[in-house]
Amino acid sequence: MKLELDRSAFIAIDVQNDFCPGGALAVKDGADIIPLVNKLSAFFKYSIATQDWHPQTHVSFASSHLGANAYSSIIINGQENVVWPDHCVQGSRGADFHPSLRMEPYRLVIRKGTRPELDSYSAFYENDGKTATGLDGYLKGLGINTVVLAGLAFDYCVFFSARDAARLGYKTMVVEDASKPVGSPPGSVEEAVKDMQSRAVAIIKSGDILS
Ligand code: VGL
Ligand code: ZN
Repeated sequence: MKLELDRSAFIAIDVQNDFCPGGALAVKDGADIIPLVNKLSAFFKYSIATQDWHPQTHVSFASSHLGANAYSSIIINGQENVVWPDHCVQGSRGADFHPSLRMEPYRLVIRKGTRPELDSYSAFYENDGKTATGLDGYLKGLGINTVVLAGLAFDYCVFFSARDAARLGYKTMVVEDASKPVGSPPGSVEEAVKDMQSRAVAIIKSGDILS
């Protein structure tokens, strides 16, 4: 794959303890992607990491909604939302990057989901679809036109970030073997793939870039 490295950014999504085995919102085999993520972050000239970073009480936590079970869908402000176990609480060990993630290559860390009443799956916009994280401005400021994404989880934060990247006009790729899904509710992965394909997001393998 021909990448113009001067105009491409690698974005590692939420490679944090809580999304890895043993964490509060563990993604099956989540930590297995880390060696590939490390190779990718070192390969690119511009690498950025995101960090899910919630206040102790957060609208996305099942514990904030009386009677709601984690991984179920409930209506919040007229919108259907999956609610989660408490995870990635600001300053907690679960919110830390996984110890195997090499941090040196990242020149920017974007923290998201920091507002108590608003979740943010995407690295670009919070879930209201309009509150910016600032990442788009940062990338545009560098003249970046291509975004390559990997991380956790494939069917949530990677997916929503890829979708926004494509919407913002970036050539967008998701590295499938350097991402792992939550897989809930059933069909979430297939739906994410279908949606990304309809937006011309390329779903690629790490070998397409690294070989
Ligand atoms: C994520 C659910 C809740 C993710 C974050 O990083 O994919 N998923 N918060
Ligand atoms: Zn979260």
